[in-house]
Amino acid sequence: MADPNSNPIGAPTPIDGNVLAAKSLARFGVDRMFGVVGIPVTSLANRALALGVRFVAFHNEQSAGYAASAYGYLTGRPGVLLTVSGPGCVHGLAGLSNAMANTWPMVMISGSCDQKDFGRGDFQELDQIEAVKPFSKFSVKAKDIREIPSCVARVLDQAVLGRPGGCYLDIPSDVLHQTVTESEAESLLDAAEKCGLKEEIPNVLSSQIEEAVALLRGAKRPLIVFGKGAAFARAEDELKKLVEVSGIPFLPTPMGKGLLPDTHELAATAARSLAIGKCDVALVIGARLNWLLHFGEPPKWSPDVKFILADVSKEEVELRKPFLGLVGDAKRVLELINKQIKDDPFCLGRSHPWVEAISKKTKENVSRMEAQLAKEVVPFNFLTPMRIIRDAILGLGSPAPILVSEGANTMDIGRAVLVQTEPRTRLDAGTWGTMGVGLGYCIAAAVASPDRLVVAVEGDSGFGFSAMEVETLVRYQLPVVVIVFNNGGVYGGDRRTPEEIDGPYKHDPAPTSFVPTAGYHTLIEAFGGTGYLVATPEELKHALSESFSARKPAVVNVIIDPYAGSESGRLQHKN
Ligand SMILES: Cc1ncc(C[n+]2csc(CCOP(=O)(O)OP(=O)(O)O)c2C)c(N)n1
Ligand SMILES: *[C@@H]1O[C@H](CO)[C@@H](O)[C@H](O)[C@H]1NC(C)=O
Ligand SMILES: [Mg+2]
Repeated sequence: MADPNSNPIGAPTPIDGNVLAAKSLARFGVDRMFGVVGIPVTSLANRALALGVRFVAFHNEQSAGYAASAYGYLTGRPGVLLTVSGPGCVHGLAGLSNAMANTWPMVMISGSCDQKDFGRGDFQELDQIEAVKPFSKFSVKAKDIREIPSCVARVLDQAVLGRPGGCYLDIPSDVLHQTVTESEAESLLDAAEKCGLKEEIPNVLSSQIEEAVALLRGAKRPLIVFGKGAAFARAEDELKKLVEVSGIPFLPTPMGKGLLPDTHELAATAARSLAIGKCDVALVIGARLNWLLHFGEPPKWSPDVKFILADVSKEEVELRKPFLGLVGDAKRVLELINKQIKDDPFCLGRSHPWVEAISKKTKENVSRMEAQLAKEVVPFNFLTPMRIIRDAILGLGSPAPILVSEGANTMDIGRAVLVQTEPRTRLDAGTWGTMGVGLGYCIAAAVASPDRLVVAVEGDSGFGFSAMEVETLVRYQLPVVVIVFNNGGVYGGDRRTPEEIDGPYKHDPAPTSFVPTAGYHTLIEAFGGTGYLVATPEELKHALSESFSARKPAVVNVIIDPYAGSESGRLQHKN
């Protein structure tokens, strides 16, 4: 009997929705995908892999989604997450929402239930288009196999268009099983390629650039603030030029760190309070005036500060009502500003009172910090191990490792101590302060930048959210060293007052507590990776030197005094 799936010679080869989706991804430039497989997307993952799209398989869509979002940020092209229907899609929302919060380009593709069975309790049934609405800038369902190529092209375009963000593509299982002929598939792909969207770069008026430069030139205490939007726009060369030509001090947001080296003499990071409190004109570029920048309001900022806000999003500029708004790509706006300055240069110079004041405050803060860092505190506080980690990272030189960081005390103290010297080498909890991003970010960073080591510095709580992904590190043999600051809990030890401890469950552990001195290093050993348990400077130095040169998956479990930090880290006023 003839195999019903085989084709007589000469008959057109049918292609199903899985193959067509995989072909579309490969054709439209997707080279990596993150996700968790199952019904109905396993074949899609395998087909994509066979076409050269690396599929990185995770344990949980949350981590895979975080990875996709960070991959989008690091590469400038949308990171793609693949999930199953229903619960897979719901877990993926974590990544999609994080992409939205951080304005990173990402595409989530989920299989969904059979269209004819929707509404009567089909397997993993969910109105996924409705579910993703609050978290995506664009979403679309391919209702027929013939729509797949154009839908894939559109979500990929939309994710990077204007302000980047998360987009969603829904492919029902019946659509994944429909077929078209190979030649029809090729013409659908050709057609989808042709109708690609054009990036509309808003035009900054030359009068606005002139005004911006006049404001900076006339300022007594100018400041340049930049964030991950400028990093995404790859504006580092233009920023460097502006800072060096004008002599204006600069302040990066946490993920803007490294766009210019933290060690630059005009870096105002260690004089942050003075810089934002006293500046009279602030050029804010690729950074939002949100909570991280105290909304640009007093008392942290001077009530008379004039903001020049450059942002790719018109809505963002309208929301903040700056003194001068420049809607445009950060790199392009800086190019225009630099060009304008070139015609009539000005430079503050080292002896300018503002530059001197910032430099003096910086030196005071740095020497105070260095004095604390120089102490060898055992049992470990946060500073002693952080200094050892900083020095080990600096010892690696260039290319600098990508640093991933999350936690409260661990992240805040790490941000102040660890030194960023290269652009886009810092990934942290971000705009939402999301815990659980760490392992996904590590995997994305390792996949995006194979030449760089990845070093994560995480609180034990932050680590625990996605700790199972250490198996993913081992499975793909990624050069990632995860350093866990193990202080036995969220913020550390039990800080409750006696009244707070009362009640029928007073013998339960505190809501902030985990098992003390948990053996996190043994988790990775369970999968064949390398674990280190360290409690002294010598042990930590050894673990770092060995794991950094091995460039193999490792977890360094650093035992920290549970009472060394503070509750809520730096954000105590919000708790
Ligand atoms: C998704 C998510 N859940 C919960 C929180 C609340 N939260 C803020 S920091 C933190 C963990 C802090 O503990 P840890 O990572 O151990 O850092 P430490 O302060 O102990 O160094 C938590 C749970 C959050 N920010 N994000
Ligand atoms: C001191 O420096 C750290 C980072 O290096 C910074 O976070 C802190 O805000 C600085 N302090 C002041 C008062 O500016
Ligand atoms: Mg902790």
